[in-house]
Amino acid sequence: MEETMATSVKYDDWRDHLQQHGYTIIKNAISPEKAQYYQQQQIEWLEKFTYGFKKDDSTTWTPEYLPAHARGGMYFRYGVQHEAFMWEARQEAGIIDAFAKLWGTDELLVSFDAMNITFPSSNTTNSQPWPHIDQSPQKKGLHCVQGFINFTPNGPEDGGLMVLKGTHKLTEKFFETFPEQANRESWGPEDWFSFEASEIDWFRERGCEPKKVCADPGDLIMWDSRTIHYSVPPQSEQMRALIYLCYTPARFATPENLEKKAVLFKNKQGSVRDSITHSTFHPQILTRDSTVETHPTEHKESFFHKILDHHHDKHGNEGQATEGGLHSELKKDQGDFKQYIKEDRQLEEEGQTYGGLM
Ligand SMILES: O=C(O)CCC(=O)C(=O)O
Repeated sequence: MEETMATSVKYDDWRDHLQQHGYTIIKNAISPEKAQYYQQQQIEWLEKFTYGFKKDDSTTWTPEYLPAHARGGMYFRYGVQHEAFMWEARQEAGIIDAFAKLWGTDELLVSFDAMNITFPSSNTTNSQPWPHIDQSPQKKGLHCVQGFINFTPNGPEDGGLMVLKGTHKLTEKFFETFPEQANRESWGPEDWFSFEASEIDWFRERGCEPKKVCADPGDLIMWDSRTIHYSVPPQSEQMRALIYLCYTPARFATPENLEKKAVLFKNKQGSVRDSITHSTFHPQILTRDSTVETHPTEHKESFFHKILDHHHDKHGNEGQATEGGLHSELKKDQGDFKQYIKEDRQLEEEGQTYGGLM
């Protein structure tokens, strides 16, 4: 596969940090006021459900009052990926500019990614580390840089992103050294791989240190998907709020990738990280117990179709699925959907959340 970013160039900006340590922070990608606005939108979205969550009543800041989420605060169901505020955030100039600079092009495709609201430690159960990477060892070189826009103050004690610095430079060697691991079942949907504690030791012995990434409201955090990472729960009373996003050069997409992406878009489904190949099926209308529920939002339909129409006006048929192709993709997705529900239920019964989805 094609190498996607020059890794030997010195840029004298945040890209050098990304190359050296596997993660970076772009300060003030959006304004603090805008960050507050998005956080408010997220809260309002949570309040639209009928489970009883109210922002002004902290006794309702617990899972029984909230729609389904994973790992303490990741929301990727109910079509949240296609809420108007999510699309608004994805169109922020400061975010697009950063990814355009990273990839050297503004012809980018964006993921249909999730959001995160994690309540303070007194409302959130502690979770175990879930160190993982989001790029398959079959892909050589850098193919995916993940990110999120951070909306709340995020210090060392707050819930947030933990990275194992420098691991992006070693993951290829790890899979060369332990080739049998590249095929093990731990691979989740497509590009996701979860590490065992003993494997983390292999990286620690080679000098990779854990680092909790701290940030201010409005900052964009990016990390190389080969960098081992996970989210940590809060040890403080600070709420965490953010939107995940990931942009990839459009030229990497095959016609099949575009067709699949168009289907996800039309169905208001999600795709995480690599906006092209790493598409994971995220059903939009599941309740907390995985039964189907509709959760209509007034503006969603029109905004959604406006973007789709705009895309087709601008690009002709590019990215548009053919009827036959669409039909077969939909059928396939229905199969994936059933499988997803089955696995999700099993894992929830076992007391885990499905790490492969995020
Ligand atoms: O929420 C976070 O900081 C980590 C998210 C994550 O691990 C992922 O998106 O792959």
